[in-house]
Amino acid sequence: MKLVFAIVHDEDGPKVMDELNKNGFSVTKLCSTGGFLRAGNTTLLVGVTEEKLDDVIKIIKQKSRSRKQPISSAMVPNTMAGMFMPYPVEVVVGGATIFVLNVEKFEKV
Ligand code: 2BA
Repeated sequence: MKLVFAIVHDEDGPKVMDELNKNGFSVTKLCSTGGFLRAGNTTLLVGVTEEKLDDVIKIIKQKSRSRKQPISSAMVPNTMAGMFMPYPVEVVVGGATIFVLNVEKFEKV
């Protein structure tokens, strides 16, 4: 058994959840916040057997897209940007950040 943590854009969350549910996967949605942009995002938890893990990852990939997000250059660490007037730069957010963990035990009581 595996536990998938998928961090997706808030706008993609419902599409990913719908498609997972349609394909018979249970999902838990957590409201989360990215540490860099300090903006809301969605973390999905999916418990899945090892055989079906690739199906879950495929759905998450299909339904989440990457976006360019404008930020101030002052937010970017380790650059010379802080020495000048801040100017707009872009970061690419997503499609999805996926972590897969081994589950030691899974029970529904
Ligand atoms: P945030 O931390 O708000 O990051 C949003 C986007 O900003 C990132 O997109 C990345 O393009 C950029 N970014 C993040 N940290 C940066 C830094 N120190 N310097 C320059 N640019 C930086 P993604 O990589 O697609 O990440 C989207 C969200 O997924 C993140 O939101 C965070 O909530 C989560 N995430 C990504 N990698 C993670 C990790 N290794 N551990 C935990 N959460 C992660």
